[in-house]
Amino acid sequence: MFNIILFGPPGSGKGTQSEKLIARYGLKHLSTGDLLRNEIATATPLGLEAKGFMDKGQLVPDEVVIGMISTALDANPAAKGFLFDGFPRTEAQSVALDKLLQFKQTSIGVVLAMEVSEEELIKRLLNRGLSSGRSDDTNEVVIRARIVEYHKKTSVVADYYSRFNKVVHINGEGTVEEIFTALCGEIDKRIS
Ligand code: B4P
Repeated sequence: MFNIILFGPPGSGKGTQSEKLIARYGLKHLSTGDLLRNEIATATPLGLEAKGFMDKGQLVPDEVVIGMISTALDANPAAKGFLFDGFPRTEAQSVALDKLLQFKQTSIGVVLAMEVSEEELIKRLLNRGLSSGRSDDTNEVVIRARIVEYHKKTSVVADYYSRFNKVVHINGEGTVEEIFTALCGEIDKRIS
């Protein structure tokens, strides 16, 4: 089993690159953002709780997302590996993920950290907001709050995995294909 974390600030290309990576490597895609948006779309109690945080650009509480990931891991016993997209986003989530994977006698193979300048992130997200219908993409104040939240709570995830020598930094600016090639190069080095 080979498990990957695709890491980066909001708008860095995690969702975009995940689609391409799962098609190439046959991994199971687990995006906490997508899982949360499904809960909101079906108006579950969890979704209603999450929406309040997401609309303000804040992270959803750890126990909610850790529970969702635990359920998703259990629901896919035959997966040949997982691609975690947008998870973990705090140190507590990282510790919880390591424990869940240990229980399955596996671990994270690599953390691919995409780096993109703040102005480019804002430009991409506002642009996506024109067509995505996502309330967290249309307001620049909320987008900036998401980036602040990233620096405050999420950037430590890279520090956490650096302790285990698992982080590779990737330039997240360029064409989607150029970035995909760089990501695949790092994965191929580790699986061949
Ligand atoms: P997510 O759904 O994870 O979304 P994201 O960080 O906004 O975007 P992503 O990085 O995937 O977007 P992409 O660049 O692909 O999170 C949304 C919210 O959910 C969070 O704010 C939080 O509230 C909550 N949440 C999710 N996970 C959580 C967790 N673990 N804990 C707590 N809360 C959690 O796309 C951006 C745009 O850029 C697209 O329009 C794309 O087309 C464009 N783009 C991509 N690559 C490009 C390139 N190379 N050049 C130009 N444009 C590009």
